[in-house]
Amino acid sequence: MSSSGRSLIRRAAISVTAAGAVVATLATAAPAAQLSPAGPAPAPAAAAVLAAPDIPVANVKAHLSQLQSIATANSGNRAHGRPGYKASLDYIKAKLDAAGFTTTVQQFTSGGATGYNLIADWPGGDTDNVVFAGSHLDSVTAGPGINDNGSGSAGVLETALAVSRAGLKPTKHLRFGWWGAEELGMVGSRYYVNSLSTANRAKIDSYLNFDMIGSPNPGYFVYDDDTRLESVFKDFFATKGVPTEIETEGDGRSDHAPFKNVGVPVGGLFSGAETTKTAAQAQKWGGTSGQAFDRCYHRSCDTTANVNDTALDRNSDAIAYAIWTLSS
Ligand code: DTR
Ligand code: CA
Ligand code: ZN
Ligand code: ZN
Repeated sequence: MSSSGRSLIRRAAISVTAAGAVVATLATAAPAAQLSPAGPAPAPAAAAVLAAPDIPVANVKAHLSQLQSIATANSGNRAHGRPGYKASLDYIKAKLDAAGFTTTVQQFTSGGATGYNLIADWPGGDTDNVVFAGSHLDSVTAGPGINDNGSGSAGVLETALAVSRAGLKPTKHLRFGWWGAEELGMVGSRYYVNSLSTANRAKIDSYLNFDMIGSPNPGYFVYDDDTRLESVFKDFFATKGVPTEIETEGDGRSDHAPFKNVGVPVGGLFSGAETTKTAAQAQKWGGTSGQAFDRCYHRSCDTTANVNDTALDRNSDAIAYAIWTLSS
C-alpha cells in the first residue's frame, strides 16, 4: 500500500484461495435459485452471493480467548510498547495473511516506545473508493483489554475472514485496520492518517470504527457523524428489532476522530464504557440500571468474562452487514 510508504515492513497475498472461494459460492447459489420453479421469479444468484453473512460469535470469542492468553503470558496486558501488544498484532496478521489479505505493518514511535498499526487490504475493488473498518488493538497497562478493545478487534478480524470465506468481489476496495496506542490518545490512527497524501485521504469512502462492542451491561450506540453511515447501522438493528441510541458521550474519543478531522465520513458502534445505564435504557436493552455499561473499563477485570455474548454477536453481524452493504 503506497499510503504507508516509509514504514512498510511486509506484504503477503494469496489470491488463489480467494478465487477458489468465489467459484464455490457461485456454485451453491445457482441450485438454490432453482428450488422453487413455480414461485415468483428467483432473485439473481448475485443477490444471494452479496447477502451479508451471519458472523459466528463463537469465532469472535475464539479470537478473544487468544488475546486473553496473550495478555496472560505477557504480564496481564496488551499495552503499547509492551510485548503483549506485538504478540496481539502477530496473531491477527497471521490470520489475515492465511486468508489472502495484503498486510502492512506500519511502525511509529510514541513515548519512547515503538508502536505498530496493522493494515489489511482485500485485493480487488475500486481503490479510488475505499471502505475501511478499524479498531484499536492496544489495551491499557492495567489489564488484558478484552472488551476494550479485543471486542472490536476480534469483530473486525472475523468480518475480514468472512470476506475471504465468501470470496467477496466488492465494487469498492476493502481495507481493515488495527491501531496501536489508541489509549495514549489515538496515536496510531493519527499517525496513519497523517501518513496519507491528500489524494489518498480523498479515496476513503468511509471509515467505520469499532471500540468496545461487547460491554457486559450493553447499550447499542451508533455514531451519528455521517447520516449515510449511521443509517446503515440503524437499518441493521431495526431489522433485528434492537433499539439504538446515538453515541454522544464519546465524540472524538476513539480512532474515528483523526479520520473525521481530515474530512473522511465516519461511522461506528459502541456498547458503552464507564457511564451508568439509566432505567429507561435497562427497560429497552435489558441489563442493570444504575450500573456502568462496563464496570471493568480500564481495569484488570476486563477479561473474557467481561463480555456480553449477545452484544458481541449483534455488533459483529452489524460490522459484516455494513461492510457488505457499503462496498457493493
Ligand atoms: N476510547 C475508548 C472508550 C470510549 C469511551 N467513549 C467512547 C465512545 C465511542 C468509542 C469509544 C469510547 C477507550 O479506548 O478507552
Ligand atoms: Ca452472528
Ligand atoms: Zn480504553
Ligand atoms: Zn477503546
